[in-house]
Amino acid sequence: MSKTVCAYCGVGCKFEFRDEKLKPIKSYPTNSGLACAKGLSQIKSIFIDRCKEVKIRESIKDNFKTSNYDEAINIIASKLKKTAPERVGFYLSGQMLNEDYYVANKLAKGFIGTSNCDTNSRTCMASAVVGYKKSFGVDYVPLGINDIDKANLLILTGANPAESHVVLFNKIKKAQKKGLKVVVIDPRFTLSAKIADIYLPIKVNKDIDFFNLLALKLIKDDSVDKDFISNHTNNFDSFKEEILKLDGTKLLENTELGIDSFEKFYKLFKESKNIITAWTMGINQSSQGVDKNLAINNLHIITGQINKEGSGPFSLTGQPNAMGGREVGGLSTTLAVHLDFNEENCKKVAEFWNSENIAKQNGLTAYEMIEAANEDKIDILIICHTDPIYHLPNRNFVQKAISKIPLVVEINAYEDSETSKYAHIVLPALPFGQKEGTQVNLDRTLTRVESLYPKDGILQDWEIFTKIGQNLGYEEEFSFKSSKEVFEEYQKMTKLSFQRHLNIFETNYDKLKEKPFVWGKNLFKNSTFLTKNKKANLFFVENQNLSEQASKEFPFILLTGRTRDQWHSGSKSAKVDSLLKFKKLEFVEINSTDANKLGLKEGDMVKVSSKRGELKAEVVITDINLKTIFIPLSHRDINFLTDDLLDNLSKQPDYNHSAVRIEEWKESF
Ligand SMILES: Nc1nc2c(c(=O)[nH]1)N[C@H]1C(S)=C(S)[C@@H](COP(=O)(O)OP(=O)(O)OC[C@H]3O[C@@H](n4cnc5c(=O)[nH]c(N)nc54)[C@H](O)[C@@H]3O)O[C@H]1N2
Ligand SMILES: Nc1nc2c(c(=O)[nH]1)N[C@H]1C(S)=C(S)[C@@H](COP(=O)(O)OP(=O)(O)OC[C@H]3O[C@@H](n4cnc5c(=O)[nH]c(N)nc54)[C@H](O)[C@@H]3O)O[C@H]1N2
Ligand code: SF4
Ligand SMILES: [Mo]
Repeated sequence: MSKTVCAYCGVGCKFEFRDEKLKPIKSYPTNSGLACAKGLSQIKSIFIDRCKEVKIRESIKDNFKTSNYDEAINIIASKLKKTAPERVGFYLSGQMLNEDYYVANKLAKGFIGTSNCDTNSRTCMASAVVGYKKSFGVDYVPLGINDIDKANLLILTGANPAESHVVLFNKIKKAQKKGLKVVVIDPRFTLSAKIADIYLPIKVNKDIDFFNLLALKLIKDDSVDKDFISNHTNNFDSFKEEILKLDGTKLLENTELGIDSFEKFYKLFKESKNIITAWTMGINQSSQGVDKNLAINNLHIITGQINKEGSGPFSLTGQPNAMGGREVGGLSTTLAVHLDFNEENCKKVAEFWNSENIAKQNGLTAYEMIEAANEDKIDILIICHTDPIYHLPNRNFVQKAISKIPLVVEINAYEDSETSKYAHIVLPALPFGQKEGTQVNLDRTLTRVESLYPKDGILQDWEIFTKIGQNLGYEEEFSFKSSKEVFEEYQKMTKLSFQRHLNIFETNYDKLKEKPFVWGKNLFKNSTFLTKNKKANLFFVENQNLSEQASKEFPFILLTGRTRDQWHSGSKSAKVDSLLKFKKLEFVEINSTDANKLGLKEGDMVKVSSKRGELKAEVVITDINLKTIFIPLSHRDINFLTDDLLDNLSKQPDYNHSAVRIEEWKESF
């Protein structure tokens, strides 16, 4: 019987395929035998609106003509041969399997020689990656889902797992019945906030003030872990000095939280033996996303809340294989297998791949590729398993910039992506249900994805990249015949990771069917970190309020995010009737006070605009902070509004803090 893993969120629920249905099974990660409606519905969407034909056109103004893989790949390869590597970009996805990622990364960075090979994980997890590397020396999530059972306190900030990590949320609720306390910090009273023991409606973008206030109080009260600090921590003295200069009253004022609720939280924090802080997009997607991550990591370092059961800073990865993509090396700031670009690493990788064309330095990140396109610096962009026209910020600019690229190739399993409108070549790919390989969930658990239905003439993503490699003349280097062969080469390569910490080479493709493998177990054993002197680094950070600010013309701040039953652009989920019952696709949440002032009521249609663009949506009245509104990602026009400010270090976009105006919809608009 075939077993597989969910192709939606990073929890990674396992299924058995029986009687043409997906049945959740009791297996890691949660052993609950549960799945959410979205996960179960995948079986219905496998064959709806599939992209089945290879399509080609000279200009995006023309209609597509039907073609075939060989002809299309010939065109792509011949253009690649004539193009300088730095003018070529690859845009990958945290939803690709390891094998797909590995071959794409090998082709781009190893043989075409471009490091402009990035992924939509840049828009998602990049701030967490940089934060972990700065604090602990490696991109490593230092705890797992089962730690929730051992924790006394779970702080959820900028995360709404009730809708985004549904089965994980179920586990949280169960643990709460056994004594776990849950604190939710969010400017919106979310479904997750409903179960909170303490809900803190923080003002948007004030998390650094909040965590600095907590650090200040702990240091003043001498409630830090002195042993941990002296044995395992760098920079405590200078960190303490800077923190003590802060004004606690001002920090609390900035968060707009009441003193009573903060004190209640502080008491709970001090009483709790084991503490987990978990976060997602409300923290990462910010012009100070890295600093926000550091503020959280700092807190776990000074309290020694790391490397013991039930504690740690827990970045909840969103996509099903964003973790695997980071490990393989899909980000343009990594070469391969957690190796940064430097002379020694480039040499090792060049030898391993037997290549003379290896990329030598960091490439352009996702949005930077678009900015480069706007300056006519990109000639070929190959996009796989993601829809950047839909998901990148400031869409009017993105559309303009991408239209300047002479060859845009889109590899997609489904029809109707927003990006396909800008593609010259569309290549169909095998979706979940027919493809196979491996993926890694949010706590480093590597599992096998088996195919449930036979192939039908459509290629899997890695097969397409393999064919391009062969066509470029690298027949031996791209001679893979199966997902297993690709995985086994990747496994060998993980031996190159520093200290061989990415120990994926210890497992086996066939065994993974039955038994998942957690890489890097106890990597931080005895609190030895992977920094130079093996100690965790503290970085003092301050809120610099870099994001767009509300103004007279645009008096609201826009938050964006998920609803439980829809997956991003809805290329699969919006096609399944049963998933459309819970929430509408195109709504805007506003609180009743602001709605009254604007003369708006539930169900009214409104125009929401920013200085970049506008959209139409239906009003839903909810408990969200004053002057703050929320629009879900299921609204395909969402990114006409959003700001394209990036975090300086991670280059992750600041999706959550755009200044907007909201007004009643008039037909004259
Ligand atoms: N159903 C469903 N599940 C999904 C996905 C999906 O499309 N649909 N996508 C997956 C992916 S790729 C990802 S990355 C994850 C994302 O998982 P989440 O991050 O949990 O999802 P979001 O809805 O973006 O929630 C972010 C929360 O941050 C809050 N927030 C915004 N600004 C701030 C702030 O300044 N401070 C604080 N403290 N909070 C703030 C928002 O109000 C929102 O509730 O979900 C994954 N799971
Ligand atoms: N405003 C705003 N924008 C955001 C975010 C936000 O919170 N707010 N979040 C950001 C984040 S965290 C993320 S992860 C991104 C997500 O943004 P995207 O990655 O663009 O979203 P998806 O709709 O999941 O796109 C996946 C695409 O892959 C296709 N596909 C499905 N299966 C296969 C397959 O097997 N092979 C291939 N080749 N294609 C396949 C689907 O049809 C779909 O077009 O959005 C980002 N954009
Ligand atoms: S919780 Fe996530 S992994 Fe589990 S079934 Fe739902 S979408 Fe899939
Ligand atoms: Mo994401």
